[in-house]
Amino acid sequence: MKKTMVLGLGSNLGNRYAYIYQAILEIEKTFGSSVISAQVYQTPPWGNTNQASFLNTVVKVSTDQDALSCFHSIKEIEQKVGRIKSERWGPRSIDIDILFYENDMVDLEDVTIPHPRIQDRSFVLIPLCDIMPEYIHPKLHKSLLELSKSVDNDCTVFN
Ligand code: PH2
Ligand code: MG
Ligand code: MG
Repeated sequence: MKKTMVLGLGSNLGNRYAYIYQAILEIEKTFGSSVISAQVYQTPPWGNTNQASFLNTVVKVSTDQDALSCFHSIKEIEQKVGRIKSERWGPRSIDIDILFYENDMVDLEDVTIPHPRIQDRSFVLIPLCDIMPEYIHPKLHKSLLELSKSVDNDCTVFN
């Protein structure tokens, strides 16, 4: 049975929009389903603030793959689209994170789902509210719209 997965995409190196766009095409090709995407936002860097601003968006896909093989497929897409270095919270040409996989909770060495910092990050919550504001976070039991009200909205739509 098809499962719904939600991914967060970010880029703050090089042609950021091209990386995001190419990643979405690869996601469609890999998971074989059409993607529902939020708007693309320009967002200030979170965590390590001494770096360029990001473009961020989120996409929803359906897939037959289980969560762990999705994770491996996504790592391959990141490599293909051009991710080179990977300092924690540092600059990256493309970063793709699994935010939700159905309502499942996954806690493995490399993969935690739901992504553990969704509730802290406007650059994730604001685009999520474009496509699924009523969705109830399976661990926090609040809607994404409610969660978004607890963060500063510092995201601007990127055209
Ligand atoms: N990703 C990070 C660290 N900080 N800040 C913004 N605005 N957007 C991101 O995607 C982002 C970040 C690590 O993955
Ligand atoms: Mg990330
Ligand atoms: Mg990542």
